[in-house]
Amino acid sequence: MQAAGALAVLRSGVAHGGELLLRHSGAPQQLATPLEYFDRAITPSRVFFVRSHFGPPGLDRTRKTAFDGMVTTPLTLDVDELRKSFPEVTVTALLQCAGNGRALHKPRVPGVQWVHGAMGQATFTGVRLRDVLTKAGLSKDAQYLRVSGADAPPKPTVPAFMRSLPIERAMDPTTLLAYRMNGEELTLAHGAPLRLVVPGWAGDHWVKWLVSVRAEKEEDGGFFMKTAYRMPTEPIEPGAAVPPEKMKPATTFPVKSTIARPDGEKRPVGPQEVTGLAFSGVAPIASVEVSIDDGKTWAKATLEGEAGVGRAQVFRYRFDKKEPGRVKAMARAKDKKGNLQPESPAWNPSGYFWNGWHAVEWEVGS
Ligand SMILES: Nc1nc2c(c(=O)[nH]1)N[C@H]1C(S)=C(S)[C@@H](COP(=O)(O)O)O[C@H]1N2
Ligand SMILES: [Mo]
Repeated sequence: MQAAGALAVLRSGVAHGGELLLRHSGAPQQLATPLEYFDRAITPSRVFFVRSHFGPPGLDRTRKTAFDGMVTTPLTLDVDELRKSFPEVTVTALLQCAGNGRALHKPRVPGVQWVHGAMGQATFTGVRLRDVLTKAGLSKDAQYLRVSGADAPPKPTVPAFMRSLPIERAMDPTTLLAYRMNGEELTLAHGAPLRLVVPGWAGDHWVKWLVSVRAEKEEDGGFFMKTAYRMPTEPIEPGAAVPPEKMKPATTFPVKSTIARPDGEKRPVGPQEVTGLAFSGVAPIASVEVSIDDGKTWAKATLEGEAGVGRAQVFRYRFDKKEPGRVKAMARAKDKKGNLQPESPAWNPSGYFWNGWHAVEWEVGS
């Protein structure tokens, strides 16, 4: 079941029109996608999760983004100028918050108590960041891009959201400056007019409402790089404190599968189908296995769609249930680098990257 404790179901219009999102907090809105939508490759925009630290700035489709710092020719461009100057590309990628699944870590970790719904897959259309950086004449000495948006913290003592993206990742051909999502103009909730798309990397790198991309020598020294979004460099005891020098920025998300359905429903005796999404930020998916006997045996699910790093594929497993009774199904995925989804993942102080086996139960009646 998706609904845990404080989750309230919200009939939207509040976020961006349409359907049911699960509300984790109201101001700023943190909205989760209901599990049942993970039975297809593309998560509809109207139910796509929303996460931001301070909430959106005003909508300004003519807002310009400055590309400056260690470049020979600083550029300041809006969406129209970007699309006129560079080839347009579309990528399909899974956007997942580092904190997705935080509620499932034990011991409990403070922060938004996301269960499964802080993720979604969409097509993102825009221009390659590397094309713009090349035109700006990026210096060979630049190591990071300091990326920030137009959203402001509630008071001046609170640091503004930002990310330092390593140049190597910025120059990857899948890293986009996107202005369209699922074939439509990007909405304000998802970063309009322009956001970063970093397939395979956790959602925090996908900076929304872009205003500034600055090439620098060093990683930013402030709160968002040096305190937030960091993972232990080696395994630690659950609940233990980790010294800062044993933490590094959280980047790629690990291999995971999430079951969309059935979940808590009643089904007739006969053919049953378990469906969900599988993905890894490190390598394409190699296989998904499903167990209906509490992990004693596992059977291969079928995979649909194109495989890719940071790209979710739909999996399906069919079996026959001849007698009425309760069924529990679990899924586990493996990626092409041989990484296996763990039964229960390593605890970490911020509750990131939970990727344990997902189990669902349902009733088969006569
Ligand atoms: N400018 C800005 N960009 C941001 C954020 C933010 O607070 N401000 N939140 C980040 C985080 S933590 C996530 S998980 C994703 C969520 O993207 P979505 O709301 O489109 O799903 O946006 C990222 N980009
Ligand atoms: Mo996030």
